[in-house]
Amino acid sequence: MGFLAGKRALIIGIASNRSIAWGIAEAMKREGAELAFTYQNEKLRPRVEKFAAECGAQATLPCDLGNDDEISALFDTLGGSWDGLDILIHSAAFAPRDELTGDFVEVTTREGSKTAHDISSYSLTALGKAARPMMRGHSGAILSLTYMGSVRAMPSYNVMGLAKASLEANIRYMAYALGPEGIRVNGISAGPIRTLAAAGIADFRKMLDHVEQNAPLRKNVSIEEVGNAAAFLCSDLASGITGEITYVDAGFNIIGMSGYN
Ligand code: NAD
Ligand code: 0WE
Repeated sequence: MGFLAGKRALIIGIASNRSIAWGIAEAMKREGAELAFTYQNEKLRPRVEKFAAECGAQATLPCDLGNDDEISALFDTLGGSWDGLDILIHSAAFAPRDELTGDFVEVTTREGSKTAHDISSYSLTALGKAARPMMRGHSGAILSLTYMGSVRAMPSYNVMGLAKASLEANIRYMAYALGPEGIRVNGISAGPIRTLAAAGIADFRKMLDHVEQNAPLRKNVSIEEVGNAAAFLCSDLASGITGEITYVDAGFNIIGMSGYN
């Protein structure tokens, strides 16, 4: 029997078979969880429905994270078929594309900052608010995805770095608020992975090569590796862990200087 047997998981952020959320879905399915998915918009709906059919997901529901009505409708509908929720995965982020390149101070705008923080950080609080009644008494687990650009300055990540710093603080404040109800809240800081969110990012190939050459494990991570860590963190095996950011990055974040190789 898998270590997530009997658990019900809602997964937000599947856009393709390369999505980190899809790696998480596959690992959770394998460990025995029942799944439900959301899609951002009508364009993504048929794709997400196909993935849902592939892994016997219970429901495929709309949810634009920028829209409070859709968030509340999501949990109303889900509450109709599930009497409780054990696991919530938040695997989505957005900033205007033209702010993810160039000189941070030059390209960052008030409007872009608002959008990035709203979709990439506040949406986790909004989901926590809406999911809370269904998660109470279920030793619930909430997990979000972050990136090292939150704690280190680097080219191009720009306003997303600020939004991820906010997301990581959000994870700690949510862990603090929801802990007394037995709900754990954690983050995975993944190394760079070629997904749709990485498509068209200038020099992404160079970033992957740099990690492969310099990370302690001398490789990039896969969505399967992130999925396995996510399944663990959302399982009762991790019952003592909350408010934590776990790096799944082949060790890249711990190096102080690359090797002379
Ligand atoms: P992806 O493109 O497969 O997934 C991003 C998802 O965000 C998509 O499903 C998209 O529909 C969703 N999304 C964006 N705006 C939304 C909105 N307004 N409402 C609802 N959904 C919305 O890319 P991914 O790399 O799997 O990204 C998932 C998460 O992982 C993101 O938080 C990203 O920051 C994080 N992350 C990615 C990497 C990487 O290198 N790919 C590394 C570390 C962390
Ligand atoms: O968090 C991310 C990317 C999130 C993202 C991606 C896009 C592309 C399409 C947010 N908003 C948008 N907006 C779009 O219009 N990652 C961790 C992947 C990523 O993106 C980078 C990276 C890495 C790594 C951008 C610059 C530098 C490094």
